[in-house]
Order: sequence, then structure tokens, then C-alpha cells
Amino acid sequence: MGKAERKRWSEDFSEWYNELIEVAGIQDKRYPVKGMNIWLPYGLKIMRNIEKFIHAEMERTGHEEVLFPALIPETEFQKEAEHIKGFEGEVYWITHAGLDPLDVRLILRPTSETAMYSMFSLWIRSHADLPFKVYQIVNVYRYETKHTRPLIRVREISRFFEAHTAHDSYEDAERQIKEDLEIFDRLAKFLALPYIVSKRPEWDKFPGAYYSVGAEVMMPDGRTLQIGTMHNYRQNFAKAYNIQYETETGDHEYVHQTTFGMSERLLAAVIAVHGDDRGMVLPPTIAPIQVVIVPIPKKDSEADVFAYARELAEELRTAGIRVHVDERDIRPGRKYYDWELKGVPLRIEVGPRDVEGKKAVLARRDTLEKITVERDNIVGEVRKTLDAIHENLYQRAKEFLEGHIKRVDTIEEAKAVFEDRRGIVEIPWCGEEECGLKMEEELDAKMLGIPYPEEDAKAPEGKKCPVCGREARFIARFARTY
Ligand code: 5CA
Ligand code: ZN
Repeated sequence: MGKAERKRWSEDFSEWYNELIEVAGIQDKRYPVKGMNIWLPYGLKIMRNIEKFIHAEMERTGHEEVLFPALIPETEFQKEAEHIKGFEGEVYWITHAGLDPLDVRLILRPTSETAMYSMFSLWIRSHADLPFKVYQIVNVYRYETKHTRPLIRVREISRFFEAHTAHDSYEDAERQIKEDLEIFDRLAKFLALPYIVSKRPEWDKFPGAYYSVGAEVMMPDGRTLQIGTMHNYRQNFAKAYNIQYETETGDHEYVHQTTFGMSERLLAAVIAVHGDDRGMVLPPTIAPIQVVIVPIPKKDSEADVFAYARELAEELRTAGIRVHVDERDIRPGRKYYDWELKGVPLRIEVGPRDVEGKKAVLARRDTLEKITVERDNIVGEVRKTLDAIHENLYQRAKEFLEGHIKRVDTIEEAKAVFEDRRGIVEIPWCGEEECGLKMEEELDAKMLGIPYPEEDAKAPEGKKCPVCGREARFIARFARTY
């Protein structure tokens, strides 16, 4: 596909995105509370397909689903000092019930540590209860002060996935983080999303965490979007919420905890990364309609063409492919436009000549190529093409990501990257907070962290921190972020 095709997508990304969310039927942004949007049926169907995969992964890895209340008493919220500090500015308060002021005020959960952990302290009794692994997909509320954007930064995160685990040792919690990364990798492949993982700097870790790891994708405008995080809490929350277990020798020990969080930002990433000037391009794995069949009848051939289209659809449906026949009484060009906007990965066009010659025309959404195939091989051809589309989406996005990561040695070079095509800058760093913050300021960018796993984070021998000139210990990544 030519560059011109994706011009608006890349050069006017923000506008493109906001408009597409509405015209493609993902969300309606006109709800009268800022940062809280309405899921429309088509958008919700796509999100549900993402969630199905997440549920299956949780099942596969032995996490059990729970559902906690959305309200948390102030007294519970206030138990872990770092956590309160991090969230107090973002919390919605409930101060009254009916006409009565509440004795103990309530908060709307911004995430569920403080809702869950007093219950964990009742549930977890002995080493036999560990590892303890639960998750939920719920709505959470954050009074975000940065610019809100549908799916990306909202004040009601309506599909917040959070996994919470407890372990008998630091090592076992570390194993959990590895498992989370593996789950994330499978999910990212399922969404055809290439990504990078970084260990957050001390000053940007999750409030209450011992360390945090974040996964980022590259948006069309060269800014990054964090779409998943994993945190090792060590025993910080266990001590605040008194979550202890009895060891095999009868001692009492605090558990080690981790969390893993994601949200509808996953869908934002899919829309942004794979889209083009014509609209969305959905990976076949999550497309509510994988194949749309558009009959193109000529005078006198209507009945035959429609019957042929339905027949093809039936055969594909039986083979487990999600297919729709567009029988609306409008011009085919208009139908193409609609389904391209909605990102349907494959279109099949059938006209009288296809009926006669027992053929069909497949039009790929990703490359806009058309090929004519034999009707008898339709299931095989469609499957093969859907797989090829998925693979192409992944490869194309991977090239884009890799083409937007640049290693530099000096602040000047880094600045040039952000002035030019942006992306991610990798630069030597001594590891001192002062130097890290200085670079954030100079570059007007955020430090994503150092590459994770940390074996990949060491600076090559002889590299110097561009701020203080001392020996660099790490490679640090900087980007403009969403
Ligand atoms: N308790 C931890 C792990 S569950 C937690 O809340 N981590 S978090 O704050 O990093 O959020 C997890 C993920 O939710 C983020 O990686 C991001 O993808 C998504 N997220 C966070 N804030 C928002 C928001 N305002 N709108 C949409 N998605 C968000
Ligand atoms: Zn330094």
C-alpha cells in the first residue's frame, strides 16, 4: 500500500481517531459527563472478542474470576500510604447517601487493591492457599486531569482488566510477572500488535509498587501508548492489609503480591496501529464480521446473484467464519465504503459472471488487493487470506515500530529525533534520578524506563550519561506519550 493511502492516518492522527470512533460505530462521545462515553454495539462486539481471549488466557493460567463492589470505604482506601498519595487526586468521592452525610465516606474504585486486600487477608490462611490468583473485568473511575480521549484516557474505564495474585516468596511473584508477560505476548499476537516492554523508573512506578513494568505500542504520530502494566508489590500491600499465611513450619509470613492491568486502550491501539485513511482495519481474530459479501447484480440477474451470495455465506458460516451478506438496496460502492470504514478484513464481490463461472472476487482490506478464486475452494481461500491479512498487519506494524526506535548518544541527537519523525529514543543513562528527570525536561518527553527483561537494559561498555558524563549503566527509553 502506498504512503498516500495512510496520509490522514499519520499526519492528522488525532482528528482521524476522534472522528473514526464515532463514524465506525465504536463509541458515542456525546454523553454529558466528560471522559465517559457510550459503547455502541459494533465497538462493544469487538471489545467482547478481545475480552473472550483474555478470559481464556486467565482460565489457561489458573486465575479465577471474581467481582468486587465498585465502592470502597475511605478507611480501607487509606491503608497504604504510597497508594493514597498516588491516587488521592484522581478519586471520585461519595459523601452522601440520599440526604444523609455518610459517617465513613466512600470512593469509587480507581483500581481495586484497596477493595480486595482486606478480603485477601480473610481468605488466605496457609501456604496451601498459595499461589492465589484472581482477576476481574469491571469499570473503574479516575478523575484524569490530562486531556481525555475515547478509549485512551477516560474517566470511567469501563473494561478495566485487573489480575491480582499472592505468593509465598519473591521468586514466585517474579514467576508470576513472567507469566503475565507471556499472556500479554499471546494477546498482542492475537491483536497483531508489536510492542516493547520497559521497566518504569522509580519516579513513575505504580503507587505502592516495588517495581512496575509497562508495555507500549507505537501510535501513527510517533507517540507511544501504554496498553498493559505488571507490578510487583513485594510485601508492601500485604503489610498494610495484614495478608499473612502460615508456613509449613507454622510461622506466619506476609505474602508477596503482583498485579497485571489492561483496559479498552487495547482496542484503541488496534484501531490506531492498523487503521488507514479509509478507516479501521481489524485483525480477523476480533472482527465481528470477518467477511462481508456484496452482491453486484445486473438487470435480470438479481435472483441468481443473491442466491449465490447466500450460498457462499452459508458455506463459510458452516466452516466457522463470521460472515455477513449486505443485501441493502444501495449502490455497491457505498457498501464498500461502509465496510472499509468498519474494518471488515475481507470483502467478497459476486456478480453474474462469477455465478456463471463459479468464481468469487476477494478484496483484502489491508492491501486493497483483489484476487479471483474458484467457488469450490472458497473456504480454503478465505481462511488462507484471513491468515495472510493478520500476518501482514503484524509485520507492517512491526516495521513501523522498529523504524521509530532510534539509539543515540547525545541530547542533541535525541532532540532531533523528536523534532523529526518522533518515536522512541534510546540513550545511555547513569541510572540517577536527577539525570533521568533532567533528560525528561530537556527532551520534553517521558522516560518509559529501561528495556525489560533487564539483561537487555545494560549500556554497552564505554557509553557515558549525556547529562553528568559518568559511566552509563543503562539504556533508557524516552518518548512522547499518550
Ligand atoms: N492496579 C494496577 C494494575 S491492575 C493498575 O491500575 N495499573 S495502571 O494504573 O497502570 O492501569 C492499568 C492499565 O489500564 C494501564 O496500563 C492502561 O492500559 C489502562 N489505563 C489506565 N488509566 C486509563 C484511563 N484513564 N483510560 C483508559 N485506560 C487506562
Ligand atoms: Zn547521569
